[in-house]
Amino acid sequence: MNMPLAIRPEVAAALAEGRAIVAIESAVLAHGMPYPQNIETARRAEAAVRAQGGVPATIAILDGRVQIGLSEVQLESLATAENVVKVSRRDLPVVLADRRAGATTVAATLIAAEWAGIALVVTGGIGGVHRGGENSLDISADLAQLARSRTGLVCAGAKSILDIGRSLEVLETLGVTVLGYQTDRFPAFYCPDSGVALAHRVETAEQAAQVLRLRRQLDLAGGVVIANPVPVEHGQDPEAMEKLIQRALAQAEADGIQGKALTPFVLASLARLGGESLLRTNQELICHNAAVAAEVAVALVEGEERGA
Ligand code: PSU
Ligand code: MN
Repeated sequence: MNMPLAIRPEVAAALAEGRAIVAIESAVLAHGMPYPQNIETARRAEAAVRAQGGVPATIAILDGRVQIGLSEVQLESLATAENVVKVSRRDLPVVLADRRAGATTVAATLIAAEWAGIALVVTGGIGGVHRGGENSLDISADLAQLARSRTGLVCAGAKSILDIGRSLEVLETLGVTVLGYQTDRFPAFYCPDSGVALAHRVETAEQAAQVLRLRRQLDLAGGVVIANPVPVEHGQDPEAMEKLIQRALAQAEADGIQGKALTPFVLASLARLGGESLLRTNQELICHNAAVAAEVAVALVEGEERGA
């Protein structure tokens, strides 16, 4: 097949050997965090995958190709370059054609992972229905993509800059399986509990892997979200968070920010308002998600080896 993919040799070897691989989303690094914390987080997330016996493959668009796994030089350029485009599903062919540098959202990372044959993707938080989305119709393409991709996605829920209840309603309508990882409630990124109840819970990586495997055996298009709460010791106070989020959203409204610029704008405002402490929470939850994604990827491979 003549796909514009560039698979790193280490990842290609891992694919050939049927090893556990985890694809890492890059928009969170390029647009969710400042330098140098973003590259530190990228390195730590990759190390967390390796520590569990997995192979990391950070996904981005560079040189007219979808890169599956980045070298240190590529990672550094993505983390420092200005004008890195935020690439979701609709943007993929255009950014490739223009040979611009792009950081992939959850939606685009799910697509790239599936092309490469990678079963697990890790991110910080997923996109969803924005607050007021019932009028603006600002609903992330992450949700529609989750309905199409047969991939597992580990996230710490979604930031409550979104309407979490409506985001979960849309996921239910689309038939996406959402699992609470050792929790009954959908996590709210900085806080372990959004207050919104989940229908399904798993305790172990093996259980999550089994759900992924069955979803494939049943030939159900669509993904599985594994919602992994930030460890309590790194979590933020929900009331203080809500205040910060309201200020950041009010700023976005006052400045007339809409569409794909909204999430990065609100994230940047939050980073300014919340400082070091929020940044640390953000880093910790991504690394925690990377470790869980790798455990699930390893469990999936072990299950396949047993012929499950
Ligand atoms: N939410 C966050 N941090 C992020 C994103 C969302 O708390 O970095 C990024 C992710 O890459 C996600 C994307 O896939 O924003 C969703 O953007 P949009 O709503 O424009 O689809
Ligand atoms: Mn949007």
